[in-house]
Amino acid sequence: MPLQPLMMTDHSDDDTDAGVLTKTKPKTKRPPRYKVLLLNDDYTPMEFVVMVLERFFGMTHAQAFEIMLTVHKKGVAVVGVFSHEIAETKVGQVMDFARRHQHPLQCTMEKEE
Ligand code: TYC
Repeated sequence: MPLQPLMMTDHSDDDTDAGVLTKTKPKTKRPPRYKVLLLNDDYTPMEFVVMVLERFFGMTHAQAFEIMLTVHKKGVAVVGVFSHEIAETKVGQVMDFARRHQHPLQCTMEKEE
């Protein structure tokens, strides 16, 4: 039985050159999140703010009362963190609801760090 000649395999033309990509930063990013902030004022009734937090942010009465008091005492609080689209919708709902009831309540959004 004749021996087969022993030959090296040349990999230089394979499509397996992983090294080329190892220093390339993956370009997929998580979408940015946005904090929705509620601001204090001297005129909006406390119970109206509690109602807003229950209605638009799904809080229980106790949670809503606690957050309302935080805004009242500290001037501002984050009431939720959402995608850009959902945050914009929440801000619009709160501002519209406050305007319709003639309260000066202010709600804004800012990008999370
Ligand atoms: N400061 C208001 C008052 O004393 C109550 C209030 C709380 C208003 C939170 C706005 O986002 C607010 N009636």
